[in-house]
Amino acid sequence: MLIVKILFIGPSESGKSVLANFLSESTEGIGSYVPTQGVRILEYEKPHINESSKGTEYRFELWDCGGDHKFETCWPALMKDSHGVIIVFNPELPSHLKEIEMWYSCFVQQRQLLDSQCLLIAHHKPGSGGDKENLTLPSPLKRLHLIHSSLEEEPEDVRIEFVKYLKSIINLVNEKQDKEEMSIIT
Ligand SMILES: Nc1nc2c(ncn2[C@@H]2O[C@H](COP(=O)(O)OP(=O)(O)OP(=O)(O)O)[C@@H](O)[C@H]2O)c(=O)[nH]1
Ligand SMILES: [Mg+2]
Repeated sequence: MLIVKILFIGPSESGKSVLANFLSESTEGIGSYVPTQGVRILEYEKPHINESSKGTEYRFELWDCGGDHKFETCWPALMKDSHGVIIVFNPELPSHLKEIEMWYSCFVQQRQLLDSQCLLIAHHKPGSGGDKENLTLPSPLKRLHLIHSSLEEEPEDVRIEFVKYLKSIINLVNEKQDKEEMSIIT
């Protein structure tokens, strides 16, 4: 059994907990805003992506992290052994565009994760304009895979993209395992 650890990070109130609940099929509905204190760990089980050709079983943990900077002292513990990082932000807020650069730098670049291990989610809250075309990302983030989520309008789109992302993470994990095995026998 291999535990795949995926972090949900990004500015406060961007919708990380709402998205993590939705994607893990938690029964928790969307209520009034409750800031996440530190981290919440959600289990995610999907039989059809839980097995590799080698028969390895996977369990996913979605680490829904609090966006408040007062939790900065916890960040090293959160980052440890993470396989993937999902950065959630509100595309309507210019301050978020600035802030996600910092999250990317701390959690991806400085940890030397691959860009392919990172997914950017522009989370559109209901009632917002939701202009998907006019989003200009800071240049270090332009090479990341960006998806849009709007749970009220197209909830299945984000689910499909999320599963694709998890599959790509599993492929990376498998490749890494294969390389390690090869390096032992050669
Ligand atoms: N109706 C609706 N409300 C949303 C949606 N996404 C976010 N919200 C609202 O925005 C609030 C904040 O979202 P959270 O998911 O708690 O934000 P967060 O990123 O986890 O914030 P921190 O835990 O403080 O970092 C929610 O409590 C909802 O009221 C959405 O898709 N639909
Ligand atoms: Mg939260």
